[in-house]
Amino acid sequence: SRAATTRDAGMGDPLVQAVADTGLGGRILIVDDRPGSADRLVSTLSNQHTVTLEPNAQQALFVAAAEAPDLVVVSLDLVDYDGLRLCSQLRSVEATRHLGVLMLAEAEDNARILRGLDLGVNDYLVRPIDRNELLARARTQVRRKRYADRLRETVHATIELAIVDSLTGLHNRRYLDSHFGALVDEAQNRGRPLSVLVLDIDKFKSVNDTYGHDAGDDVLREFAQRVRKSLRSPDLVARYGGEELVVVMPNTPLETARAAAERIRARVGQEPFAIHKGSSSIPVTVSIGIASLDRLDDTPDSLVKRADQALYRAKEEGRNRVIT
Ligand code: GH3
Ligand code: MG
Ligand code: MG
Ligand code: MG
Repeated sequence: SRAATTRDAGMGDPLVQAVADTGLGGRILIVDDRPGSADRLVSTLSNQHTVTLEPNAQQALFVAAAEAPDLVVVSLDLVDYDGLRLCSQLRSVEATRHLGVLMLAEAEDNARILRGLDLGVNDYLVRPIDRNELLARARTQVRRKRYADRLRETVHATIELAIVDSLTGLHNRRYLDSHFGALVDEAQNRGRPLSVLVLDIDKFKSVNDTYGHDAGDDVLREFAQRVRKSLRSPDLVARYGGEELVVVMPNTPLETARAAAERIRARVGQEPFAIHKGSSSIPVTVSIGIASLDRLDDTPDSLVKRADQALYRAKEEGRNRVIT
């Protein structure tokens, strides 16, 4: 029924019709506390958009943050508030920073228009407001906002894909490789301790062989969760290979790292892993090798190599253990 309304309103008006056809109806918040002006804005914009009117500017800031409209139309000459200040607040609050803002000014308001544009307001109109010009500028801002949202989502998804392991949600090998060096450098420059764990699930091949590859994947996901939950947020946890994780622990001496590794080992071993298909739960244990920064020429590679050698000994000595 909204489409029908939009179409009816557009009859005989090529510009209005064009907007209706492109389906660019957005959500618009109007901030105006003068009833006559506010009514005209609402009646014009609601032909093509879903419109909310909020006469109270401070309330409008909350509404904008909570509902994230595509566009906020702000009257600069509010009776009860400085409209320019509201524009500034919209631009400085994280939740509203990316919203479109269109300001409505009086002709003699040139200085304030410039200040508004300087604050990052997207566009403005000077009173008396031409109905078609208001619709055109609102439409452009809605389109720009939609485009910017899509772009932001794409960038976000691309970054996520590049740094997160899709099976476990942990960081991937590439992320580890690009951050490990800086963590080692920083520890060396500040004379701070740093420890590295290499973790490898015991007899994981037999999990796959016994329960199937999907169950193996479930175990890997649950393993990743238990490891992550056993550590603190500055610790970098990455999937290094198939069922091997590397943990880089900044500001952490060997003994603290050993305690963390024992915490992980207990958490993994004490409760069998539930899997999605079937009712079996699978007992899992992990072996962990640890190395700490203790040589001037230590590098990520030398640290992983020492931790890996410790892991190898843990396997040799019977698995389900922590070796430094
Ligand atoms: P060990 O105690 O010596 O570590 O024995 P293991 O069986 O764990 O030996 P190994 O580390 O050589 O084998 C790892 C197995 O992990 C081999 C591979 O089939 C399996 N694997 C690697 N990546 C994945 C994965 O993403 N999903 C599943 N289900 N299995 C994986
Ligand atoms: Mg192995
Ligand atoms: Mg293994
Ligand atoms: Mg392995």
